[in-house]
Amino acid sequence: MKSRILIIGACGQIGTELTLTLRNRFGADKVVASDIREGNEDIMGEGHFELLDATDLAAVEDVIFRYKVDTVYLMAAMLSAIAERFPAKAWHLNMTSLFNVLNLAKDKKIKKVFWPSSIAVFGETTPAQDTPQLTVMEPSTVYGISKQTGERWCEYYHNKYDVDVRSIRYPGLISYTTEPGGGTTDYAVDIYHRALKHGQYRSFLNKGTILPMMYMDDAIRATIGIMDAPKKNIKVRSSYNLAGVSYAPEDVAASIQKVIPNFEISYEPDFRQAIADSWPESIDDSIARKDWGWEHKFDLDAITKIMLDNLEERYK
Ligand code: AKB
Repeated sequence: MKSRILIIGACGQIGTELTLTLRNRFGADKVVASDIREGNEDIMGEGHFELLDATDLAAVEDVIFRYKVDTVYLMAAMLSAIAERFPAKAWHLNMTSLFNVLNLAKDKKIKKVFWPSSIAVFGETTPAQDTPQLTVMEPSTVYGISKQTGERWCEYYHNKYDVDVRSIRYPGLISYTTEPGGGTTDYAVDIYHRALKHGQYRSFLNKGTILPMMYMDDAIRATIGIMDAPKKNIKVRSSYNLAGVSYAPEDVAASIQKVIPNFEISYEPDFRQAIADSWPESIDDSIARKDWGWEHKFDLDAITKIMLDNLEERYK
């Protein structure tokens, strides 16, 4: 039997769509979805599913052994806003799950690893516009610290043990199938649901808070693109900068108003404002473009159209 792909955290915002895309590409039998909670086959497609705690090394190893897994996408993580409420739990989940997978790769039990990083690795002292690949990184959130630390470990395991680990610094991601959970960029998804349901939205980020964002299809294409690239092309073994579009809450509102003219937005910033203020406004991803041919496709109005078209049914 040929080897399989394991997705850990398959029921989350990225994991769901990644599972479906990989199942469509390689066939249901080749992709094992796993998560700490049950998944929804309607959106991630039918196929193997395992309840799995990413921090439990023996359980992860057992799934890898039983299904003859050679590639792992480790998508389980606690995101920025929720991690501020549960710092120890977030650190444990984000770091232990990574070490489990890196050590299995080091011991040659798997061949290839994808691990997501984030724009949260940057901080207030980072240049906020066109943030370069290599720059000052002083993250001020638990999530950002865990992602920056993770990047260092990925590079270390590659340099020291030749582990083939590949990573992307995701911006805020927009999708309609699964909602994000506990991030600072979540407003940019929620706003579409509220626009259709109530015709208005109270934003927890202030006017003028520009953040890097990306439509999920672009993010999935990037994830598969970096994993498909020849090993020699992957020159950054910490994590690659990745850019889509940058915008503020009022820009999304204006984009929605082109379709729903009466839509209204108001602003009531909460603790997430400080997190957003510490992150860059735009990202220079020229190294990813050069090394493995990355290119984004979706701009804000295209994202708005897809979101409203696909969510409309739900709120009729
Ligand atoms: C979050 O807001 O925490 C995430 C991220 C930018 O990594 N969406």
